[in-house]
Amino acid sequence: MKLYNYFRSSASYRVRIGLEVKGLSFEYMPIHLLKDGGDQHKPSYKAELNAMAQVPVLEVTDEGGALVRLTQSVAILEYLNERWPDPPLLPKEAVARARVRSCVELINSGIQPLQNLGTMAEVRRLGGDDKAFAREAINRGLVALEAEAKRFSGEYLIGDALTLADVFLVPQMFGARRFQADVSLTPTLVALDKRLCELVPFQKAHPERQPDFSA
Ligand SMILES: N[C@@H](CCC(=O)N[C@@H](CS)C(=O)NCC(=O)O)C(=O)O
Repeated sequence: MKLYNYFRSSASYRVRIGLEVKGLSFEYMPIHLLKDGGDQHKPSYKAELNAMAQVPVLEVTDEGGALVRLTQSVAILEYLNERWPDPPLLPKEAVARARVRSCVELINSGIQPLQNLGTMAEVRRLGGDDKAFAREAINRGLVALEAEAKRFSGEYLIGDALTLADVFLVPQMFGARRFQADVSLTPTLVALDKRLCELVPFQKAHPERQPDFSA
């Protein structure tokens, strides 16, 4: 398996956590998002790997032996969870499963796209303060997630088992700190994040532990 990714990308970080939780080994394929205008914008990358010019991309041999390339971290993680069901990253019970997916989407579509490189460049182009824009979007989203956590968390973000909600939470909290969002607004999430970051799969997936890390 190969993971085309970037150490600081939160969508990449999610997939690395999922791979580590499942105990799957993979080859790390670094895609530099900033150097020389960004590897993701190269025509060959867009043609062969990701037409959206984004990371991550997972290259994997499917059950029939064909080499496939998958994009979008939600789709990749759902695929990994279906193909390698242990340990499960979605609850068995339907309402709990919907709550996990709701946290996943809150982060995946409600926060992360608003702090993305492309979005921030567009805010700058329109004369706005990109960092303030991202910070505000993160604060708004995490305050909503904190409310969910207060109602539904146990040992983990939803209930008492590790799920995709936790896999998405940790990279988003990393992003929140990077953008200097106000994490004091979200004490439940801070406590969950702290506990999760002590788990070995989360440690191995951390941006600073990746081969392309640079400060
Ligand atoms: N929904 C996508 C988001 C992917 C995404 O936003 N990737 C970012 C890094 S976290 C990226 O490649 N940005 C490059 C750019 O904006 O030029 C996913 O979950 O995989």
